[in-house]
Amino acid sequence: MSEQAERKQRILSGIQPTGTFTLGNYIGAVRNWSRLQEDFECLYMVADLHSLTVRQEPAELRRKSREAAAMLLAAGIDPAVSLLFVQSHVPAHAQLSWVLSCNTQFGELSRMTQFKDKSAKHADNVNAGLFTYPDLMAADILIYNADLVPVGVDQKQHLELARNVAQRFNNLYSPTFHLPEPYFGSTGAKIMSLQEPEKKMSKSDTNANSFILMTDDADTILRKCKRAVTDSDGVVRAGEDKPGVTNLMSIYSSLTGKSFETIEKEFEGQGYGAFKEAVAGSIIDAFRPIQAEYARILADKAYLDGVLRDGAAAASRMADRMLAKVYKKVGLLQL
Ligand code: ATP
Ligand code: LTN
Repeated sequence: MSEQAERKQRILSGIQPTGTFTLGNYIGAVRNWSRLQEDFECLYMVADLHSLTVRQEPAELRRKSREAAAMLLAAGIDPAVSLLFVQSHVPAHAQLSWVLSCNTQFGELSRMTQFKDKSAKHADNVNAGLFTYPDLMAADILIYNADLVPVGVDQKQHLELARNVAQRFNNLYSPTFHLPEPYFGSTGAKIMSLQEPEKKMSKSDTNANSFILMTDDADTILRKCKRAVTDSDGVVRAGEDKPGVTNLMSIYSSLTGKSFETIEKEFEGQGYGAFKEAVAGSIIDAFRPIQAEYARILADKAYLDGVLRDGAAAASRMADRMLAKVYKKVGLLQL
């Protein structure tokens, strides 16, 4: 086999340390990350620079960055196999992001749904970083020539922007960047809020009943599931007219592997009570082993920081090479 054919495809993904991870983060992202390690060369990062686009309390951000890394390790990311690092520890991302932003149009960034949503949500702080957020994300990906980027469907538009910017750069200068593809998990790629099932479940939501955290204990999970908004017809069936029930079904389906059809049969004639308890049970079972690991890793700061230090050093070696190439191509003076 040629060397090219033998090279594993490369994966990069990131998650912001803006809060404790939710069930949405788990099903849409984190769970898939650990599964991909066997077949791909994986780089995973805690996107702390991205989280500065929304006001953060400094001490809390530091704490959450460690917690995010610990949760990723607890969920199965193996530092002997994959690289795990903190985005700001690899300065080349921010450096490449500047060059990319000079090759991105105001119009393209203005069309980003996340920008529109977040500027509406934080109307008092519509900062330039929020606007150029997709260029930093493009830099995260392009700097490693990642082939695949596992994300939730809400990030599809950002991936398209990364591809467009990469292609534009390649045409303008010379072939430099790989065009990355999004990689969506097969089921339940978008988990919705338990209180407003038209909105995605988000860890920065102000209503704590709208999300389930990966650190929630069994009682809390059960309570939040029982309070989840459904409808009044009492039938466990998926459909556009039943967003709350459909969301609970996709959670249950993606955690148990059961199809919608099987789930509808399982709860036929039973109403929502038994169904909600079963959904809660599937979440509790999935989180129990992760929570034990999380507590153990978080208590071992020396180990955790060592993993992050090694990850950043290895990632920097790769990123610096690409940055030097790009700086040269665009004509920045090198001595
Ligand atoms: P925030 O609430 O701070 O905007 P978030 O919860 O949306 O954050 P991110 O850090 O932006 O989370 O996203 C991390 C990963 O989790 C991304 O791949 C994203 O697509 C995925 N993700 C986030 N929310 C969901 C969800 N509700 N369903 C599925 N995947 C999700
Ligand atoms: N914007 C992403 C987080 C993120 C990311 C990345 C994902 C930052 N950089 C690079 C994939 C690749 C989000 O999920 N909100």
